[in-house]
Amino acid sequence: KRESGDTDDQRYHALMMFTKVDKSRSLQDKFRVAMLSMVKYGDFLEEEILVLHFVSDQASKELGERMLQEFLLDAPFKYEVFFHDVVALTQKLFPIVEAMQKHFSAGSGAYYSDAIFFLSVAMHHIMPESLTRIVQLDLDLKYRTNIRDLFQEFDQFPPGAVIVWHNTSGDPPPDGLPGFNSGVMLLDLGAMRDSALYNQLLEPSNVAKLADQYRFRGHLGDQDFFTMIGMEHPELFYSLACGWNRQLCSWWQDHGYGDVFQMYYRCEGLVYIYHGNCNSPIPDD
Ligand code: UPG
Repeated sequence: KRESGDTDDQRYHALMMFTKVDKSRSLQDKFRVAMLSMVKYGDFLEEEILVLHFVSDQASKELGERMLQEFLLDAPFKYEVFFHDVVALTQKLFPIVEAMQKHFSAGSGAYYSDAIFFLSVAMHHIMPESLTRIVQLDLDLKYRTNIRDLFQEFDQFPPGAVIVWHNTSGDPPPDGLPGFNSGVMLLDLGAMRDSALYNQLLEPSNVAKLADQYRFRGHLGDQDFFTMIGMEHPELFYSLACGWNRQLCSWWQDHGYGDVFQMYYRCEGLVYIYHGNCNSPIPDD
């Protein structure tokens, strides 16, 4: 389905949110773990390039550039690094996601700056057309396998339909029904652009209709939006094996959901990526 000679075939695009990192020692430590493990297992063909995108403010960018020099020093593959200005991206996003923000943002208002939490939802309109696939990753990950293998999952997307990404078994109630977690997302930007259904779902009138229908109010941005449209249109989603986003957060176990916690937490089989969400420690190898 992909044209041969498409130069993008040899570029593997990964994007991370990278804001206020200069102000958080904890985020810096997570970033170190993520990048060092990515480099450790990263293995690409001679002509291939891993393209790392960071959405960043100026201070985080400056710090990130310095840290990456160290982390990527021994990378056994070619790479490129791009920093995208969070303010510029927010400006482009806001008109597209403003309606969504009313239903899926913390607090009541639609704060302008929160638009960035919906980047994945509208990334196909924001990134250049030549970019047809991208993986969005949290910083609190630890890779245990070659990140190139994650991109092979794009080829498993069912034919005919379809967009997006990823998921695991989801967060426990009340944040998720079996829903999506946005820590590891595969976005087929080409398919998102081509899908009349998906783009229709982004229209304000449809967002409002679905949110009312499901009486859905969330505060997790893209994750809530995807979970909601996934209930109505599961065919738009392809579920990754849970080992690709092995979430370690156990907060809900001790906060009223002890009885059902294991249903959501369990993940059998190989772990390819640990996700130390809610500041959970990640086991040593
Ligand atoms: N991030 C920044 N700067 C910040 C905070 C976050 O760049 O100051 C980025 C970073 O890439 C980070 C990501 O945002 O990895 C997500 O934030 P994080 O604090 O790592 O959230 P998690 O603890 O991984 O995830 C929990 C839930 C998840 C939910 C998310 C919503 O597990 O399901 O989507 O919180 O914030």
